[in-house]
Amino acid sequence: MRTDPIAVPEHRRTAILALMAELGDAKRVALSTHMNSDGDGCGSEAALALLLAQRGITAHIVNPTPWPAMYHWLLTDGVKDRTPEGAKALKGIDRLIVLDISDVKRLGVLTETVRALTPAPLTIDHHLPSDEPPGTVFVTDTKACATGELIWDVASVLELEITPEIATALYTALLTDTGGFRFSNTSPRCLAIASRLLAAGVNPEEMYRRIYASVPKGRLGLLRDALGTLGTDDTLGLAWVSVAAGALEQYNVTGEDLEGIAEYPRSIVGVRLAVLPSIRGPSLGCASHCSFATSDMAR
Ligand SMILES: [Mn+2]
Repeated sequence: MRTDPIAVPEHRRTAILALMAELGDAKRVALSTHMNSDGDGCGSEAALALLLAQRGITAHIVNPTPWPAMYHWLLTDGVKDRTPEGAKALKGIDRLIVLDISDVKRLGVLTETVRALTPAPLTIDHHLPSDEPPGTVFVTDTKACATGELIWDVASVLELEITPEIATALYTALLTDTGGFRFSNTSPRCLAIASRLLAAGVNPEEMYRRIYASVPKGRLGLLRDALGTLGTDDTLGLAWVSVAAGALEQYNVTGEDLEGIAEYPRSIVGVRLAVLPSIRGPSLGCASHCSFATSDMAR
């Protein structure tokens, strides 16, 4: 028997209802996601803020690093980003919901504050579990193509309205976490949801232009230089590129513009792991500021 791909899996429905019960009569909620938030983190936050508003819950965003400029258009009326206030923006809230994170340490500068929160945060995520998850009550499933898929499920289970703004935010999450519907997490369900999002008002070409065709000129200069450093190890299936110290300043771009560069060495036939060490000084290091791209990973 074939099941309807759009139906919410039973264990997710149960988890979403448990999360809403745990939320209780909370009226002031904060949302957070990982450092250097991506399309899934930002899209999921924007969509959930708008969905919670339909339930009379006011939600604002507090991230460990600034909202990415390339997703500024997700901050529509009703999506309030209080990241610049830092941990202070977590004061006076009834509950924190952490999105797209399985390890509390990915909250960066907010980690200590979040560890001390009572009640503990709630989590909606699709990564493999970690030793120290943020919070105690979870909606989590590694089979979800993006955290945005789980936010879609929240809307379905609670029978909330998918407005064009919410559809746009969720499409951003699905599109970016699947690499433009190309990676192995592009499931039948992912595309079934994307289809519903188009029907709800998403303009796919506009989304392509905003996300993939709006790069600053300096980003291509950065890419040109990075590709000049290409190295490979065929035996290990490894490829790498590097970015010179001072390159971001030289091209007047930010760390956000490093996003996606590792996809190029990854695209070489036979390469299973690509590495982009981002260099902060004259020495090459890969301890804490590396971008990895593998052929199969939760993003
Ligand atoms: Mn994700």
